[in-house]
Amino acid sequence: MANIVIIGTQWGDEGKGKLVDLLAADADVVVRFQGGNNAGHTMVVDGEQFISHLIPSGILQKKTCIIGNGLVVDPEVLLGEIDYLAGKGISVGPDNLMISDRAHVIMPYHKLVDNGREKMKGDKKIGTTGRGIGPCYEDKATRRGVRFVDLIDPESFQERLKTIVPEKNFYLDKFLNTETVDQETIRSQYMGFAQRLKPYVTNVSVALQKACKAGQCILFEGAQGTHLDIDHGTYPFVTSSNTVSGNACGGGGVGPKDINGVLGIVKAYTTRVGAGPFPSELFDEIGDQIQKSGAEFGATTGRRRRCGWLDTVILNNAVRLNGLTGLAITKLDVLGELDELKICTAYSLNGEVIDEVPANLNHLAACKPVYETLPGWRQNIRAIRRYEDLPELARQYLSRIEALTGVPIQIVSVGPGRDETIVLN
Ligand code: 2SA
Ligand code: GDP
Ligand code: MG
Repeated sequence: MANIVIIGTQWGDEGKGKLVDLLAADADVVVRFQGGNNAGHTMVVDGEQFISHLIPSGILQKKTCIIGNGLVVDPEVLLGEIDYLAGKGISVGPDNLMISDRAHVIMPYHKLVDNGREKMKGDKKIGTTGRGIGPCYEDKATRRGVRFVDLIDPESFQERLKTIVPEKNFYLDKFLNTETVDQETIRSQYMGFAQRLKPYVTNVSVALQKACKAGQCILFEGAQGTHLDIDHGTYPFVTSSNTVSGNACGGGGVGPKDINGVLGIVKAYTTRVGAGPFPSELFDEIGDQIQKSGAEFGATTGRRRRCGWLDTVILNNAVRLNGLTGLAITKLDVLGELDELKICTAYSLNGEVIDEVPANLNHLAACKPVYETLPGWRQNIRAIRRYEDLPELARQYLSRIEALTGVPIQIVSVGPGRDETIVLN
């Protein structure tokens, strides 16, 4: 198997965790390259559910897991996740988990700023996960961040806190009118985290280069989705990192020649959690039915996900931005109760038909979907394991996605379980 980047093509929660877990069986190393514990990646193995927020989804397949430099990591959450996995009989240690010395550390004030700002924005809020992701990336960009290399060096950590905390407290108190933080409390708490995490911290770029040279197979696990990308997404209703495939290099510490393919994960319909425009969103009982059958609740915050029809304007944007070489269609089973299905193939904007995502959000919000309608197959397909055994109308829906995107479908997922999968030849 080659080195593959696994990317969400929509607004996240396409089923990346399931696919990474599945494909990790034939890989040696799995790398997260952006985001933090805003992600919630679900794996279901033998009926047991696991949700990972930071540790790559290759952990259940006992592969080497890497947290790249592009992440923002809450050390308390990471330690909680290591303990959670240990409680489920999966041991995580420095032999199977590495953390980049250059990854940034989420601090208590990042969470206070994230939540304080959302509160201040009222009905204009982004709908963040409240995990401190944006403020941590903001500090990275303005060179006020704390990296793992600083966390594990008590002197350097103390020095960083001395300059940062007074400024944060001024902002928290005077601008956000919220609680402040105590430098010494943070120091002693974070020194405890550092003690446990120090053995995991290393230069992961060097480790990845060794893996490449040894001919090992690497999976790069994207988080969130293409349309939450800070540059290419529906800004400002986005996350604070580059979620597109190109960032597997920047956030993992490898060069483009080490990437051989990009698998786009496509939910058979569309969902979005948080605020922001969503042209094919459904506000009727069909939307409610999809939400219910698909159990569409956030895997991190438990928020209800907004649901709508598949949108190939969105998909084709992802095809171009990520250089997709294959598609995995997930949650096809969820559509099995519907009489007919719609696919949004273009937008109508002020009487003009367009097939691009406008950068101007007022324009995107004004876009009316142009739909084509296909008949539903009205059948439970969860037990099907061969493409040719799918109902003809389900195959017709899949063929239409291939025709509209020009990218071959390689995998079809018909249930949350690892085995509930059809791999195409
Ligand atoms: P943030 O917290 O700063 O990254 O939020 C900014 C926007 O990014 C969205 N976002 C997500 N969208 C879908 N799934 C995500 N992970 C969780 C999941 C979400 C959850 O797996 O379900 O549990 O709520 C995720 N993470 C961030 C977020 O909704 C904002 O729109
Ligand atoms: P991720 O963030 O892309 O990893 O996706 P999430 O884990 O946040 O959300 C996907 C949800 O759909 C999880 O609850 C999965 O267990 C579930 N899931 C994944 N693939 C399928 C599928 O083919 N059918 C059904 N019914 N559920 C699926
Ligand atoms: Mg998710």
